[in-house]
Amino acid sequence: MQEGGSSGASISVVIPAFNEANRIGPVIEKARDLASEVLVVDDHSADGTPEVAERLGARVVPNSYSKGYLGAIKTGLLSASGDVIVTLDADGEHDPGDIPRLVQPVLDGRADLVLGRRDMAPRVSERFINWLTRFRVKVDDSCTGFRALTRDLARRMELKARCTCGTFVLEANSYGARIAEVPVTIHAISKPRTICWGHLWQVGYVLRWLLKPPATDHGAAASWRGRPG
Ligand SMILES: Nc1nc2c(ncn2[C@@H]2O[C@H](COP(=O)(O)OP(=O)(O)O)[C@@H](O)[C@H]2O)c(=O)[nH]1
Ligand SMILES: [Mg+2]
Repeated sequence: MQEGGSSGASISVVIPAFNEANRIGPVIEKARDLASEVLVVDDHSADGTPEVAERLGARVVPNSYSKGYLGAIKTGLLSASGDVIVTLDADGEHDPGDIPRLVQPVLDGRADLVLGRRDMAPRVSERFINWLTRFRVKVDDSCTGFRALTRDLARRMELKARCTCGTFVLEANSYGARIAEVPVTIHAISKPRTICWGHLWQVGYVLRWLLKPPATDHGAAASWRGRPG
């Protein structure tokens, strides 16, 4: 249990999980030392994921929105009570050790949303969505699932899309959120990477955002960049 350094801000970690019993343990153990609460949003995993999560001290929240990753993120953002909310994956690709660096721009009042930037998005479809998103918001990794945001922004996010790729950033930008990026470590894991057919629809959601006129000129809001280290 920990609060955000000298700022006194509380940090919630939201972990969407589906059949991750063999991988989620070390993620929770590391995250709970760096956060005030750890929420695991589960979609009726068949392998005992919720039991493992509860045993390790996480609060397990059933997915109350549409099933799947996006619904789990929405449920988590609405259920978390921290001043700053971090989302990260259950399978060990994201390193909870990066949480302090990720939340720092929010704690400093420099950003409302911080993206954990990967060296390169693993899917061609993610890189294409990122290329499209950059027509409106100049970030390098709009498809990352490792992010930190203020509770106010979290409560506001409607997340009407197929997943969070591109649209999370575009929606946040439409509210005038200041968006920062911080490089994060990505661990290679043995879980197979599936083709994300949902990205065919997701491109449509991204284009819909791009066709809307910008609410105001928030271009500068996205320009802050975290330095490595
Ligand atoms: N609650 C919930 N979590 C999911 C679902 N699908 C994936 N996840 C979780 O979302 C995170 C990212 O999913 P993953 O399959 O690893 O996507 P990838 O890293 O982009 O290949 C992982 O923590 C998964 O366990 C789902 O249907 N429901
Ligand atoms: Mg993964």
